[in-house]
Amino acid sequence: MTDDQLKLARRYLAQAKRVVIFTGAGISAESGVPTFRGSDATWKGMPAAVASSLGLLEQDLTTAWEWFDYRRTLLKAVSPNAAHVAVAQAESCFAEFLVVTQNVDGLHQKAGSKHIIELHGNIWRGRGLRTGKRYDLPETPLPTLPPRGDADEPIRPDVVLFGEMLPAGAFEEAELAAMRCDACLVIGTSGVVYPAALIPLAARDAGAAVIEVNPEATDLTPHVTLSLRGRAGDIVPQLFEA
Ligand code: BV8
Repeated sequence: MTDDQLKLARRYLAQAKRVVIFTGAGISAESGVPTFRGSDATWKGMPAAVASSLGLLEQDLTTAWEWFDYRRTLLKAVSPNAAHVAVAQAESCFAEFLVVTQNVDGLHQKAGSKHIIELHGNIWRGRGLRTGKRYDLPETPLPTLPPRGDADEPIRPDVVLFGEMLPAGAFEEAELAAMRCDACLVIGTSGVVYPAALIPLAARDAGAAVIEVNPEATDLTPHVTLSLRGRAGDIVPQLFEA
């Protein structure tokens, strides 16, 4: 990232009243959370997208839970990093500020962010397979897999699996906010998962300044206003310094 790029990004944010922050696994990388497409994105020889698929859950709920409880155990030991904290602290500086995350790790909440849409759910919650009732599942490792709820009903992770629709209303609310925002900050996502990747494009189509933060170019890079090369933990705090 050059100084000129930093100045320009800061100006876009300083002029903005309504801001959307769109995040992916990369914002949690510096907290020690493996990304989906990083080198360590397989489990028991299975690509993460297979371990996180509706197909596996329907075939073998226990194995699906072993994958998610393995990640929960990892996540238990990590904390939000400087990028999560900078986003949380910036919230009160704008008339409208919304975090739209693809992450299920809960680190934005842990950093203090209040207005969040979790497009792909949350790994610390479960949902009754029969009733759809939601359960908070803070402890890990879980004593039994699959965990059980009222009337002993099996519980599944309250996350959106590949091949599943997003939670009702979540995408629509995020898309509306993107279409109304003045600036959209895209942090740590490869932009290959749909329909989530449509959110920054909706902001761009509505005339917002779309600013990408990523050490590498992504599928979104050709479509953004400004692409800043570097790590979220280094760049994001500088963007909101002013
Ligand atoms: C659906 C929860 C309707 C579970 C997740 C259109 C075209 C092609 C495919 C499709 C399409 N429409 C639908 C599909 C299928 C599929 C899809 O998109 N497949 C992709 C892979 C091609 N989409 C779906 O299945 C969606 N549902 O469409 O339903 C339907 C139903 C039936 C049939 C058809 C349609 C549901 C998708 C949601 C799946 N659940 N998560 C879990 O977490 O286990 S997605 C999961 O993967 C994450 O939540 C996240 O969204 C995604 C990973 O992407 P990123 O977060 O971007 O992470 P990634 O590792 O890829 O990249 C990290 C980036 O960070 C990199 O760019 C790296 O350079 C950068 N980085 C690294 N370090 C840093 C950094 N950046 C900054 N700082 C650093 N330090």
